[in-house]
Formats: sequence, C-alpha cells, structure tokens
Amino acid sequence: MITADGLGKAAAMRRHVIRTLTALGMGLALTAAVSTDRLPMVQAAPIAGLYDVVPRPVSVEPDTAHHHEFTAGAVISVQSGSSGALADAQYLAGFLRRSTGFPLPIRQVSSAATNGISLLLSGAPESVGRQGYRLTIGRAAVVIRARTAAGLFSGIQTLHQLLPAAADASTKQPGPWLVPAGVITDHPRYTYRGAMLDVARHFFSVATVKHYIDEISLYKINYLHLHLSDDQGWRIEIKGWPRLTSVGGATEVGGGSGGFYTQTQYRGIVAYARSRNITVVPEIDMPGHVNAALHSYGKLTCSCVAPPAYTKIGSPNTSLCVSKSVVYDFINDVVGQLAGMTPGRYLHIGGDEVVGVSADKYKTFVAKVQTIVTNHHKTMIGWDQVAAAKLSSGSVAQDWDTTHTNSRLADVSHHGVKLIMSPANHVYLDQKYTKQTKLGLSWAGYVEVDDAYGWNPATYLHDGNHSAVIGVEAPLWSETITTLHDIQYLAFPRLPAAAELGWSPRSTHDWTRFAHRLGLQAPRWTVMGIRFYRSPLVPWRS
Ligand code: TNX
Repeated sequence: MITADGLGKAAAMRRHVIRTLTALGMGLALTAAVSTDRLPMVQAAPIAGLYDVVPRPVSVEPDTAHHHEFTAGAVISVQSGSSGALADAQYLAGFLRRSTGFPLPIRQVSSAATNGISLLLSGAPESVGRQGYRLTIGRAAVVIRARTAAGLFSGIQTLHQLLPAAADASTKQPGPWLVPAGVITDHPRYTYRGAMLDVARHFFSVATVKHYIDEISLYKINYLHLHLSDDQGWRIEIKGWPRLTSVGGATEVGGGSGGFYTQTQYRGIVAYARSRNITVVPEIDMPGHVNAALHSYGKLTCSCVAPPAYTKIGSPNTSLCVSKSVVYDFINDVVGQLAGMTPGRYLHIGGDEVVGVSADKYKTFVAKVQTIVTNHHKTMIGWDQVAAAKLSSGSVAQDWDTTHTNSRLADVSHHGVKLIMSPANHVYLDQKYTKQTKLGLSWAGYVEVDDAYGWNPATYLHDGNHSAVIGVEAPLWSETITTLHDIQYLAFPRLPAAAELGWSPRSTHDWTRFAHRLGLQAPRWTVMGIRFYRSPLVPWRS
C-alpha cells in the first residue's frame, strides 16, 4: 500500500534493513516480514520507519539506503554557551545511558561533529520557528538543529520515537540501537499544546505528576495545566492561609485523605516540567467550585458560616462571596504567590459553572480577578464562561463546549481574546471510551480514540476567529481515578491524538495513517509501563 504517509517507502526501507541485518549476520527472526509489503508484521522491530512518529512531522525525507547505529563510543555534542541546550542533552543522555549502558559523554561544541549526536542552535531553516527543528540522520552522524532549546527538545523527542522501544527501558538492553536515515524538518501548527490534570478531585503525588510529565512530553505537549483546587480539595500551600491545606487539603472524592503540594514541591514540579520543555499553568477555580476553601475559611462566604466538606462527585454549588473585600485579599494572596512560583505566562482562574451569583456580579468578579492576574504580570485563562465578562485583549478562554455554536465565545474571539480548544466530546480524557469502560464519566458521550482525533481545532467554533486559536488542550478530570495507571488508561491513546491535532499540519490529518502510527507506539508504552486502552480501532503492534 503506497500512501502519502510513506508506508510504501517505509516497507521498502524495512526490506532493505532486513537484508542489511541478514548480511550482518544479526540472526533476527524477521522472515515473516520479508514476504509482504504490509506493516506492521515484525514483532519487536529493530528499526522504525522515518514516518513512524506521533505527532506526524511537517516534512519527512527518508534515505532508505542507510541507517544510523548508536554505538558504545557515541558522544553527544551540544551547542556551547546555552544552558537550555545542555539540559536537552542531559535529558537525551539520561534515558539513553540507562538503556544502552553507553557512557555517552556530553561535549560542548560550536559546530556539528562528524559522528554521534549533535544538538545545535545554528543552521536551522527559518521555517522551523521558535519550537521547530531539523533532524538529519546519516550513517555516521545525527544532527538536530533548532533556533531555541525548546526546538532542540522537540527534535530529541522525534529521535526518541525513532529509536527502538527498548531505549525506554530502565535497565541495560542488548540493542542494536538503529534509527532510520533521512531528514525531518518540523514545526508545530499551534504554540499551545496542553494536557490538564485535575489533582483536586483526587490528589496525585509529585512522583505521579512527574511520570505523567515524562509521558506527555514524548508527544511534544508543552503545557501542563494543573487544576489545583475544587470543591473536593485544595492542593497548594498558600502562606498566610494555612487551613486551605490543613483542612481543605485533607479531603477528596470518596472521603479519602487527599493531600497537597508544599510550595517547594510545586516549584519542583515546575522545574521538572521545564526540563521536559513543559510550562506549568496553575488553576485556582473561582468563584464557584471552591467549597474546599470555603470549608477552610467561613469568612469567604456571605453567611460567614463554613459549609461542610464535599466529597461526592458533582458540586454543592457554593461560591465565594463576590461582594466581600476579604475575598479579593484572598485572591490577591493566592494569585500573587502562584505567580511568584510560576515562570510561565499563564494563570488559570476557572470561572466555570457558577451558581447563585447574578450574571452582573459574575462579570464584575471576572473583570476584577483579571486585573489581579495582570497586576501579577500574568495572562489570564478562564473556562469559556468567562467570555461573558469584559476580557482584555490577549486574555484566553478555554472552549469546553460540546456544541459548535457558542456565539458569545465566537464574538470575543474577534475582539482580541484568544482560544484554547478542549471540546469535551472530543478531548475530555475523563470520558469513557465505550459503555463498557470502567473508569470515567460519560456526560459528554463516549469518546473513542477516533473521536479524539476527528475534529479540527481551527473550525470547531462556528463563526469564531480561526486565528484566535492558540492551541488544543486535553483535560483529565479525576472524579473516578486514583492511580498513575488510571491516568494512563484514560490518557493513552487519546492524549497522543490531541497532541497530533495541536502539532501537525491539517493537511496531514488522516485517521487511517494516524491509527497505524499510533499502533506502533504500543511496544514503547509497554516498556515504559504505560497501561493503555487497547482500542479495537487501532492496529496495535503487540
Ligand atoms: C465539567 S469543564 C467540569 C468539571 C468536571 C468535568 C467532569 C469544566 C470547566 N467543569 O468540573 O470535573 O466536567 O467531566
């Protein structure tokens, strides 16, 4: 089968590699693959095709006559004078040293080495922009060129996926470490490619969050939105408001003991995410979805009476008393401290599903909070309901609507407000895949992986301003999940689908080809310990 995605070329290359390996006497049991052009046929394939990458790169030019083999003497050469590029090199060396057992020394250079892997901040074409890269894989050398350290990291993650799945093992593996030769030139469709994790309904440890960061960064996700507070729990230490965590942090859905991040732990998550080219976006949901804070401090309510803890799924529909000045002191403290710990530009204020606050008061509240966020030098994001208020140019509304006809949102998108697209019936990772799925909710319908892939972020919102869309985000709400494996099961394979919508050019979107490339991810997920949903729609490679 010859397709624009190069399956035919990949098959040809695979035959070439098989011949090469046979000639090298490597004795791999690949005979089944020789007899057919169809992919995938080989269990534990020794080499990927250059197209076997998610998200699909912009331009792929395979050199089917060659491949590259990493060997024990390989050196990582990195642009001198850039701490970001050095951090990228350390990430690459980190996983490769573990699985290959090679020393992989890192050397600072100013031009490409003739062997090993070079990471350079020069010579990339202008078209790759600030987040893209060019990856050139030759017989003797691999070179990644980009204009920023972020671009280099994206190139590294492409190379990562072209390595055998065993490269992700936590112990030394035998190899061989082969990658296909050719040139990939790549840049994202959107600057914002997000994943959201709700740590409020159930709390997740720092270690779990770091695992998730590792997993999403493989798909070039560059924002992690942390939903840090909700009715059922408050998860971030705020100085001067100790009961938020001692009381509000001690609950969760189902009555468990919850948990929270100290400011030091939060900074640790931010730094770890940064080492994976991911910027954290903290969210404090307000003025609704805030029962844990009200339960901690009765003075934040109009009656001054703290409501009981809420540990069910759903909402008690309580809210901050938007006419009280202490509420704005509280918000200023929370926003100020979060802004101080968050190097990224965005701060999310929720704003969804508010009950018992009049429309006018809600609009005034959002405008005031927007000013507080701006005073702390951050850009405000809110769920799509904030579009009812007077938003500043550059503020961001996150569309989670299951319809295409949110006219208020469409309207503000023509007046400077930016959009992040998260339609619940496509990319809410907490929705069940099918009726049989045990974990998840289903209020937005069942969301199979082809639903997650089958929509266009640019045109989803009818009458919206397409150029206002800054990207795509896949939210994972946690009412029904409690462990890393639960997170993985709901996120994989839908998260990579959302990531491809955010990165790859619209012209490359094709479900059949995507499903093929997705199926090739399975061996890597297995090695990484990712427990994923084996959708029957995907031709999984064992
Ligand atoms: C809607 S989307 C919510 C969340 C729930 C989620 C469950 C949005 C802004 N609010 O509070 O957790 O549905 O799917």
